[in-house]
Amino acid sequence: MPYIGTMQQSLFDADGRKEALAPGATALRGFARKRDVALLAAIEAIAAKAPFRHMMTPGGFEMSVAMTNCGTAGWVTDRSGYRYQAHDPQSGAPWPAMPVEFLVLADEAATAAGFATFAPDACLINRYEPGTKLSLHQDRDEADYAHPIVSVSLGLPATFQFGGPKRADPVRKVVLEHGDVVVWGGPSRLFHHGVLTLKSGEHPLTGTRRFNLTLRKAL
Ligand code: MD3
Ligand code: FE
Repeated sequence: MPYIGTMQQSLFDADGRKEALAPGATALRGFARKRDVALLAAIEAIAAKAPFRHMMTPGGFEMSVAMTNCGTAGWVTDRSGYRYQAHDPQSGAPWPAMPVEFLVLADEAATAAGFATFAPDACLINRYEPGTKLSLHQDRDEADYAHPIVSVSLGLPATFQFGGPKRADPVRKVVLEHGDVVVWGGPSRLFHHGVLTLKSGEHPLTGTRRFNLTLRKAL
């Protein structure tokens, strides 16, 4: 483990891969790495049925991050607002089923972070290309904030920023790399967060892209 000072040392577990980011927020560094190829293949299969698209915000701006979903419910935005819905608005078909490897990973990660069994019913899949970003926001469209959100980063690294419950709260930055999983629950569940503009780069498995899965219990 690199030297990071005695104050921060206590925030890591013995193998140095479990990192407390905020109350209720735990980074599990490299947790998804051994499953990276299977996860990326699953994303490709989902995107073949429900292609990545740039959704419109209620304010009329096209999002730079391309998105799709799998599971019983998918997160969508258009001029009428943000919501979860059972069907892909582009095809009218139900979202592709949640792959079993997503469910296993989500539950293992939630357990490793100290949460009870976690059974997500929605997975938003974000695709970042260099120059794209996700502005500071809260995830507030889910029915019950008692459930954590599990996020999985694949491909190019990104600088993630998170603040607090108020938009004006100071933000901290953390780099999320290929295979990193973060579990956001407890007080951090409603923290503001976003992703800074992706820098160009080349990843052996994803090329010029970053993917992020956010596994949620939406309904
Ligand atoms: C903190 N995605 O899809 S994942 C999102 O990297 C989203 O694509 C980012 O924010 C991404 O809504 C960040 C990390 C994350 C996800 C959900 C959270 C952080 C969170 C919910 C509450 C607090
Ligand atoms: Fe979010």
